[in-house]
Amino acid sequence: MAIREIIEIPDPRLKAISTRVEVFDDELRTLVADMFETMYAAPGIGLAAIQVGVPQRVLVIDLQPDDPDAEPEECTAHGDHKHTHQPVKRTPRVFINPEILDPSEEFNVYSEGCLSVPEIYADVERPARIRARWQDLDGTVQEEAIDGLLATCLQHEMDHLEGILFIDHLSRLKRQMALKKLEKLRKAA
Ligand code: GNR
Ligand code: NI
Repeated sequence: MAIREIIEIPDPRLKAISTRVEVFDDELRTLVADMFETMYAAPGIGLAAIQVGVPQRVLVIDLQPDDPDAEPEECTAHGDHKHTHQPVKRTPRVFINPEILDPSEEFNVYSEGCLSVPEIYADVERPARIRARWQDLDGTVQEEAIDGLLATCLQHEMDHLEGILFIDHLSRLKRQMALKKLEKLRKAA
């Protein structure tokens, strides 16, 4: 396994339309393993293959990215009462060739961020509930009703497959403000 470089705006590859996966082989397994390692290291809760420069319809998501091998941490943040925090269990999920079926008319607003648009956060509205259909690493078709943060994250990742970033959902003014802020942060760094 290897951590791969995450590409950032304005890299033109982020605008590419990713192609469907047709072959479920060891190369795909290596790509997915590397994507998980890259996502956990970032850290992030999702990653599309194009973010590591691979224009294929492959996504990984884990809404609970804490390290499962970590020792329980001693915590004294709540006064002198000492206790330990058990790290959150990882729940890695892979989505290959994902599709959205019947999105709800109800929308959710979530303050989104993106590893390819570092340190910028903005509210984005998306359908609150969807049915999703995708293939797993064996090529088997899966289907599931999805809501909450997973629905938001899956739609954010699926946008990447069409070359769309979360800032593309903002008004022109808000997008320009976000890009100015990023430019400023980069100059300061
Ligand atoms: O780590 C991420 N957090 C996040 C927060 C709200 C909505 C979507 C996301 S996905 C993002 C990682 C990323 O850039 N995936 O493409
Ligand atoms: Ni993203």
